[in-house]
Amino acid sequence: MNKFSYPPFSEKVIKVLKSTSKVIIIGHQKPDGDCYNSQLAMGHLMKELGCKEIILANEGPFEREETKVVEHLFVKKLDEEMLSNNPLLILVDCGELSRIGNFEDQVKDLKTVVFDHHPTSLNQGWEYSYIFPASISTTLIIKKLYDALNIQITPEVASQLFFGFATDSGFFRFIPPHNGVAVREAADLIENGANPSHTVALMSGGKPFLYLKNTGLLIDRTSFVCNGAIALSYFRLSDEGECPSDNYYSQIMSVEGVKVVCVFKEIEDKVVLGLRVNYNSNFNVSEFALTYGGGGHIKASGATIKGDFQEIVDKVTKDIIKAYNKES
Ligand SMILES: [Mn+2]
Repeated sequence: MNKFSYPPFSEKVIKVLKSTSKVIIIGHQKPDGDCYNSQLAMGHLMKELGCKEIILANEGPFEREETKVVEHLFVKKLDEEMLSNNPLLILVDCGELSRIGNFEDQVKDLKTVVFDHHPTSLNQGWEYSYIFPASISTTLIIKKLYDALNIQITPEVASQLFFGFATDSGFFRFIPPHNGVAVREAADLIENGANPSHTVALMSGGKPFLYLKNTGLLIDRTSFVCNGAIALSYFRLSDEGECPSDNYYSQIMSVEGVKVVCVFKEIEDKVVLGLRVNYNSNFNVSEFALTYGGGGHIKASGATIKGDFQEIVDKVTKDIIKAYNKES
């Protein structure tokens, strides 16, 4: 891909946003920094457009430390009142109704606008949407929407939009070549009041010591397949504290030869599979996750699989070896 810029928003999308008096803004379950900040910034944008009733909904769980202060801004259930008067549904950082959890049945017949950067959202056939996988974060799409509508980006909104960018770009580390526009937009946000040092402290600080110890636990449990190209580890239900997947990915990626990382996290009768790929590997984890009903990005994906822990680990390990050998 060569240097690119964001395509314009369609008249259709702009018109429906401007003519709405009631909106429900929903993001995917287990919101990450890009997701819940997209919801917050979209809420503010709709308010600026004159929308009277704005509901932010996310089923959670709000697991991340920094979400504790914003969690109360999101409803976790939609009641009859909220669904009355035919509200508009805006989906952000998510283009599949299966990813919003229990809201799915309640909102599936509402007129919907989607703002997202997940490639898997492109084949959902949305009539009103802006889905641009080249955007490093959904918040940068929403930033472009602020610009297109000439809405002032306050320091608070700038911080939200920058946070989503920082999360999904791994704080600039995962920006691919030719995506200079991401850095230009980030610079804009800093000029508007986003504070990178505050953001990095929010993103990586404030963790209990156990989080670091659990990173050691995952490192200890690592097994390698495909001549060290794939690293696998796991976190059991009986393990104490939080599974430090993000920390583990970046640590284990620093080992020579590691291209793909796979974490199995056991929760009740399910296993959450997390997948990451090194910048210099073409292995497509989004495609691999899709075979388990999951999805995500080419370099970062996941799936939730129901069943026995050991059986799932054995099967996924076998499958990923096969898929990796086929692609490389
Ligand atoms: Mn995102």
